[in-house]
Amino acid sequence: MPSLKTLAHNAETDVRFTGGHSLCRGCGAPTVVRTVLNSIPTPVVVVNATGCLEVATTRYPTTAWGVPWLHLAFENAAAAASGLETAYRALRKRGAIPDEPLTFVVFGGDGGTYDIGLQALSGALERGHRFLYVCYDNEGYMNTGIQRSGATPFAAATTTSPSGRRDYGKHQTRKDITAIAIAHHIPYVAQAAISHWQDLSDKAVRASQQQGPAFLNVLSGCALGWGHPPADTIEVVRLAVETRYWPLYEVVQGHYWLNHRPERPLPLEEWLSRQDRFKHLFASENREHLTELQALVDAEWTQVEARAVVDAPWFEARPEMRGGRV
Ligand SMILES: Cc1ncc(C[n+]2csc(CCOP(=O)(O)OP(=O)(O)O)c2C)c(N)n1
Repeated sequence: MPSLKTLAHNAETDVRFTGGHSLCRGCGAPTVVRTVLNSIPTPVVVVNATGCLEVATTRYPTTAWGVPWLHLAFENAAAAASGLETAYRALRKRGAIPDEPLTFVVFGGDGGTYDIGLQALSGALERGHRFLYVCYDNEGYMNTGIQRSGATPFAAATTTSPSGRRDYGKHQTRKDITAIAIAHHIPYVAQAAISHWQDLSDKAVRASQQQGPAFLNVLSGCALGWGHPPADTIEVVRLAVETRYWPLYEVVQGHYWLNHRPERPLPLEEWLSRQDRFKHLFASENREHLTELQALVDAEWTQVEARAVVDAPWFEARPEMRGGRV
């Protein structure tokens, strides 16, 4: 597995996604893209769903992408990748193009993945196309002004699930898209977070080596939408992992592996209190919703832990993962 230095200074992969784009300060999406693309050993073709990442990296006449890149409608990123992958396979078979490995990678936000593109994604996963779908999950439709999405957690305030005198934020629980992907019985599904870059890098490599579909759900953060200083993004995402809100795990050929077990799990409040979107939960009239959210998080962790019979063996070799600080 590559070291951070190798990842950051590989002349070949470093040009895949470059600076000069107009994503916000403290945006987690470019960290997701660079970590994933710089880790994949083969050449890549990228399909990008609509969202902050697409809008802010392709302002005419410039682009931040140094790889073949395709953008279609919001809802069909996975369908477009299916078509590309099939055409590539057919041309290779016919000898029309060189028989060289190539990885097709889709990047979509949570709005484009959990909600709008779900039908295309489900179809592509079920048909078994060989591609890697990466959801950069910032838990809301951020590009259009912080609207709630299927990924927004229970009780979080957004512009369409506001908190105030009469309300406490989103009423519904978060959709578990990772579980939905797992239910397609594909070779590889994982949850990762930008705070644990080495784990994310390892997962990108393993995902790209599969013979069929792979799905990566990466908690990426959004300083503007979550309401914290831009410099805190990595730390806030790390707290999501250390409070067990966001379990790092993977399902390889149907087998669950837990990748990180916080030694001293922090109370959820440590993560919530860093973000304005949960500020209202600390008012006495909303404490019950905070308790409710903690119960939801505990239940999800228990479920993942019960399924992952053992910790992933490749992380035994990484003691730094155990402390959480990598
Ligand atoms: C079918 C369709 N619906 C709505 C929009 C408007 N739209 C553009 S970007 C965006 C938000 C995307 O949210 P998400 O996928 O979570 O990515 P993010 O903006 O958070 O990066 C929306 C709703 C659109 N372009 N097409």
